[in-house]
Amino acid sequence: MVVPPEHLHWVKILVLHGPNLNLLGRREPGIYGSVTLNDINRLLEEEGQKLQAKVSTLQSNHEGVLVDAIHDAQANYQGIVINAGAYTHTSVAIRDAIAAVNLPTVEVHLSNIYRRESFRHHSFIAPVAIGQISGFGADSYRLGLQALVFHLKQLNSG
Ligand code: CA2
Repeated sequence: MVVPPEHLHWVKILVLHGPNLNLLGRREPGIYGSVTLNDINRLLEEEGQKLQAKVSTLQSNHEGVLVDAIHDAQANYQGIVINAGAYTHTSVAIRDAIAAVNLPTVEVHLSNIYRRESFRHHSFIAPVAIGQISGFGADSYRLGLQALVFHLKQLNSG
């Protein structure tokens, strides 16, 4: 692949969406709104242009696919934004993968998980993330991307 010279200093960010997020905008609009996953991915690509970040996105309903994507990210990306969906509250495997690759990772959620059922209050991801953004709908992703890129630029300017 030929990289245009103006993109040489861009950071590469992987955005991961976990289980059921492919249903966004089609079911339960009362909780998750009417925005689709495609809308969110487009919003992130546009925000990436402003931040000089090349954003790639992947959604999977399968824990192992997400674990493999995190492993593969090590060689190809500088950071990860992840909404692990329900795996947030269950997956030691995703947490271990994030800890193993040691890429700065921001956890995001559409809904405010602390205003919901108590089983959503615990995140296995939070202790291995640089931070968490929860409750701002699609803007949680935008804010998460901004926070990650600012974090990476700070690391590279020191
Ligand atoms: O608020 C979030 O972003 C969540 O990660 C969403 C997960 C939920 O299990 C977490 O506790 C919080 C669920 C994603 C399911 O998305 C749907 C979208 C439309 C219809 C049904 C489910």
